Amino acid sequence: MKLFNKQTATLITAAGLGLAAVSSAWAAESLQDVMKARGLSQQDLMAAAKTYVPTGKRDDFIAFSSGGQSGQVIVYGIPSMRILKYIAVFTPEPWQGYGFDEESKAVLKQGQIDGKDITWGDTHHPAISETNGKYDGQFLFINDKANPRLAVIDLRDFETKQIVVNPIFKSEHGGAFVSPNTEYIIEAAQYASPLANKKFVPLERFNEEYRGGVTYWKFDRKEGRIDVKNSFSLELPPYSQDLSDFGKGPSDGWSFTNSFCTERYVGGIEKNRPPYEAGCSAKDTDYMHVINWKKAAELVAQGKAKKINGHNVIMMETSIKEGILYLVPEPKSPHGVDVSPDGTHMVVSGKLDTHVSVYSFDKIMAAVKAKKFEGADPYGIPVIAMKDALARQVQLGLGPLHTQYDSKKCVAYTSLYVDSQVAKWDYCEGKVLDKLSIHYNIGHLNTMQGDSMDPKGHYLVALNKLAIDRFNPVGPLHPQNHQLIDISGDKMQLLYDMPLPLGEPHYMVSIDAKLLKPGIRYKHGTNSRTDKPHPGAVRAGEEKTVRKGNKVEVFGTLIRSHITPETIEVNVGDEVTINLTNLERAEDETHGFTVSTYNVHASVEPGKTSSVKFKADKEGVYPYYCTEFCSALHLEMQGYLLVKPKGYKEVKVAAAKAVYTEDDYKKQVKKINDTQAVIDSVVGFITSHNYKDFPDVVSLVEDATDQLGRMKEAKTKHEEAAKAKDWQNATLWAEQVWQYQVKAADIGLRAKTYLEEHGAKKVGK
Ligand code: CUK
Ligand code: CUA
Repeated sequence: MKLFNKQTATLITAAGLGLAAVSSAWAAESLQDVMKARGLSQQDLMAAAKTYVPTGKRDDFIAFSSGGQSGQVIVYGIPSMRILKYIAVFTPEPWQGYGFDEESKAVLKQGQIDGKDITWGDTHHPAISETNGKYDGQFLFINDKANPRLAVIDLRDFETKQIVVNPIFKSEHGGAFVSPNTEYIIEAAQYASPLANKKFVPLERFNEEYRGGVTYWKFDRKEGRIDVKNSFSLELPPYSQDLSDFGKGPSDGWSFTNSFCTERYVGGIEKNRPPYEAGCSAKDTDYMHVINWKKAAELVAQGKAKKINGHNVIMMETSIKEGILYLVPEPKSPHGVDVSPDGTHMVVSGKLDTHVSVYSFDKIMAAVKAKKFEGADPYGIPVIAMKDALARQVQLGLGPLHTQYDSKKCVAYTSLYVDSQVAKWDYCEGKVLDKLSIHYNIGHLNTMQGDSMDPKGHYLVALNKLAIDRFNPVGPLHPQNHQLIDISGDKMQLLYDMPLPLGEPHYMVSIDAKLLKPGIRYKHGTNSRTDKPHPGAVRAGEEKTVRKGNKVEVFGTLIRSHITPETIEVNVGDEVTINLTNLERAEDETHGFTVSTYNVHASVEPGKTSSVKFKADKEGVYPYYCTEFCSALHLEMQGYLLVKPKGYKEVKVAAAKAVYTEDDYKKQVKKINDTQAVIDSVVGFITSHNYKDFPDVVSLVEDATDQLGRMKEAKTKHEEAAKAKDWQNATLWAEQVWQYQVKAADIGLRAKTYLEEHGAKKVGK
C-alpha cells in the first residue's frame, strides 16, 4: 500500500507492524537470567505465573472495593490486581464529569442532608445484587458510614444512579447487604442517636431517648432505584449496631445484626469518667439481633409502623409483641456476622475474644418456637441463651473480625486482626485447617463470590489496614495493602501485594467476570443518570442555540473531531446551558467537554447527552474543547465562547487575506484521491467479510458512513469554489473533505483490525 500522510501511517503501524523488534529482544534472555538479575525465587515465579494476565487478556474475576474516605468504589481485576475504574459515588470525580455536569450534580444533590452538600463519604460495604441468593451482576450498592447514606450503582454502565439519605440515623455501618432476591438492602445504625433528631437530648437521657435501628431499603429492580416510600426501619436499643447479613435458603426471611457497646456506656473523660473503650467492653457479651424482616414488611403493610420524619418505623414494643425481634448473646465486642452459603449458620467473630461463634439457625428457631428465653434485655426484647443458639465455638487466634466462605463445603476463612493472619477453618467440624501470615493488620477479607450462595473459591483477598514497610515510601501516609492469596490448594499461598492509594477500603466483593455484561454505548440522547431520554439531545444537523431572555441554551453534538457549534456568543450575565450529544457509535469513543475557567466538565460516552451550566459572569474570550484524546485531530476539537460586554456593537472586521493558490488546491485534490484509494481498499476488505456478524464492527461502519456522508456537502463546495477560481475557499473545503476521509479511514482501519483479530470469514459475492 502506498501512503499518503502522517496520521494514516501512524494508524497502520499501530495496527500491527511494529512488534517484531520487541519479540526478538525478549527471546535473547532466558528465564534464569531474569530470575538472577531480579533476585526472584521459584516461588516468586510461580506466584507471578498465577497472577500475570498477558497483554490483551482479561481477568477471571472483578472486584468492587470500597474506596473508604474517598467516597468512591474501586474496580479491579483478579488475579492481575489491575485497577480498571474508580466509580464516583459520594464524591465529585472530574474525569467522569461527576459533580461537574448537571446530570451527576442532580445525583449528588440527592445526598444533601439538611439542605447541605456533603461531597465525601466514608464508604464501607459494597454489595452486588442477587437473584435466588446468587450474584446476578446487575447492581451494586454501597453505604456511607459518616453521613448515613446508601448509593445505587447500575452495572450496565458502572454509574451511580441514586443516593438515599437515611431519615432517622446519624451514622450507619451495617450496610449494604442484600436479601436473596434483592427485595431489600439492609443498613444498620452504628452510633445511637435520637431517631427524630429534631431537638437536643442530653447524654444523661441516652438509655431512654437515644436509639439504634436497622433500615430495610426497598429496591425496585425494574426501575433500578430504591423505593423510599416503601422502605422501613426497626427501632432498636441504643446498642452500637455493627454489621448485618441476610439469611438465605432455610434462613431466608430473617436478618442478623451484631452489636457492641450494649453496656450503653457514654464515655465522658471530661467529667472524670473512664473512657469509651473501657466502658464499651466491660461486659463479657453483647447481642446479635435476630429479625424476621418478611413479617416486619407485612406489619408495615398493615399500618403497624409509626411515621418518624416521614419514614415507617416499627417501634420496639410492636416488634416484641409481634415476635419479630430476638437477641442472642455474642462474645465480647463482636465484629462481623456472616451467614454460611447454605444459610444454616451464622458466624460471629470475637474481636476481643480468640473465638469465632458458629450459631445454628435451626437452634435459634427452635428456641423461638418453644419461647425458650433466658430473660429479656432492659427494653423487654427476649434473649435466647447462648447455649441454645450456638452450634460451636472455635478458637482461631487474636482479634478475629470477618468470615468468608469457600466453594468447598464447610470451609471458611476468618481475618485475625491482631495476629495479622488469615485462618482457614472448618465450621462444621470446628477445626483449624491452615493459617497464613499477611502484612499487616487485616480487616475484611474476600473470597470470590464468598458471601453469596455460590462461592467460587480460587482466590482470597486480604484487605490490610497497614502497609508499613511493604512499598516504596511515599511519606507518613501509606497506601493500604490488598494481598492476593491462592486458596485452591490445602495450603494458602500468598501471591501478590497491591497498594491501594484511595481511602481505607473496608470491604470488597468479587464476581465472576462472565456475569457482568455492561453496555458499550447508550441509546442516542440518553441522560445516563436517569436512564431516560435527555431533553437536550439532538441529532446531526439539528444543532441550534436558543435564547430566552438572558438564558442561552445550546443544543450541540460531538463527533470525531468536531464540536458543533464552533462558536457560542453570549452577553455578560447570561445563564448558559450547553447540551452535548455524542453521535458516535464506536466502542470507547468518548469525548470530554470543558469551557475555560467555568469549572464545568462532562464525559460524554457514545450516545450520551450531558449538559453543563454556568453564568457567563465576566466578559471575555473562553476556549472550549474536547478533553479526551479521541482521534488524530482531537486537539482541533475546539471552539470559542465569546462573552460580550453590555451594549456591545458589532464592528466590521476585514476578511483574512487569501493565502492559497491554484497549486495548493491541486495538491489537495491529489491527496483526496490517494486517500480514497485506501478507504476503498479497507471498505473492500470489510465488505468481503462477514462483518455483519460483529455488532461492534457494524457500529464502526455506521460511524464511518456518517463521516463519508458529511463529505458530500464539502465536496460540492470545493468544486464550486474552484469553478469560480476562489482558490482560498476551494483549498479549505477540499481540506475538509480530506478531514472526513481521515476520520472514516481511522474508523475503517479499526474495523478491519477487529475483523482480523476476531477471525472474520470471507463471504462470497
Ligand atoms: S468494618 Cu472495617 S474492618 Cu466497617 Cu466492615 Cu470490619
Ligand atoms: Cu473528542 Cu477529543
